[in-house]
Amino acid sequence: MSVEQAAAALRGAQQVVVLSGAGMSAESGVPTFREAQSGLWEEFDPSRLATPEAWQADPPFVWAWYAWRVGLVRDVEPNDGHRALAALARTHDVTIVTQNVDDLHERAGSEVLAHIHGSLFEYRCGDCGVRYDAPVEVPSEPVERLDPPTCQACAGDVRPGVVWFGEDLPMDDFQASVEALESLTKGDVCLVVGTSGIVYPAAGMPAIARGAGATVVEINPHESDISDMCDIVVRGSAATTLPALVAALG
Ligand code: BJW
Ligand code: ZN
Repeated sequence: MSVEQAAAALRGAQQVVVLSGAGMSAESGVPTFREAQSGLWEEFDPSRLATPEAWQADPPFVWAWYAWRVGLVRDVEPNDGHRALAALARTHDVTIVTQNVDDLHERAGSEVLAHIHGSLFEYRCGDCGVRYDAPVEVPSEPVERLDPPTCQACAGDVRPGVVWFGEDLPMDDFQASVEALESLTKGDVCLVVGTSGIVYPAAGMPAIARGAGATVVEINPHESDISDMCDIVVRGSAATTLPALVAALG
């Protein structure tokens, strides 16, 4: 299906909810998780890094990996896809729900309703939950282990503010996202960009939009687990397709 079909859907939309995943930031140089060869989970074992059990077992190992990723994201820039979504907000009521822990939508000028899997740039105590606001050390080279900062309230280890497998999503962000999707009506659009549709509950969000009567548009160079339920599928990358889509709106 074509960019023109997606543009036609957007022309008739009052509201647009964007659900973005790792593919949104791939062309900025941020690796995705599950892609063959380049995905993070090809090189790193998620069970040793992205679960509460991994954190319990070895906080310095987990902290070092996230510190490396903080540095990686700090050193890259938003891509044309991020910028196109910021531009789309000048003509449409755009709500962005992202699974991404980076800040590239914001740096491109978008307001983000929800980071449903948290943020690389927010930290809290792993024991008492108090927010940690002091600057964190980011090594210039990847290191195997790095001691996490210490909580000023209870001396516990400070952890990354991301959502690991088996953890609850931040309830405010999750509820706000569901409300935004449920508020869509016929003719509105849910734009699903760069997600494999494997991780729940995010993967169930396009179905909420569809249930509300919205047109679901997928932008992804490859088939995903949610491609079949999308009304319009554009097989292309975020940084090329989104600018083309916004340009096609005139
Ligand atoms: C491009 C591109 C380009 C490439 N342009 N596109 C069955 C039902 C429901 C739940 C479960 C279930 N079985 C198990 C669960 C629970 C579990 C889960 O879903 N597991 C699955 C693996 C099966 N879920 C959870 O545990 C979640 N918690 C939960 O459910 O709690 C209950 C609850 C619910 C609601 C409210 C309250 C409580 C938590 C999930 C946490 C996920 N965490 C991670 C890590 C975050 C921290 C970090 O960054 O390290 O989040 S895992 C990782 O996957 C990360 C991502 O956000 C997430 C999704 O990945 P994404 O974005 O889709 O990336 P990829 O790599 O998979 O795909 C990239 C896509 O981009 C591909 O399609 C490419 O083709 C495409 N692409 N280049 C456009 N240029
Ligand atoms: Zn604490």
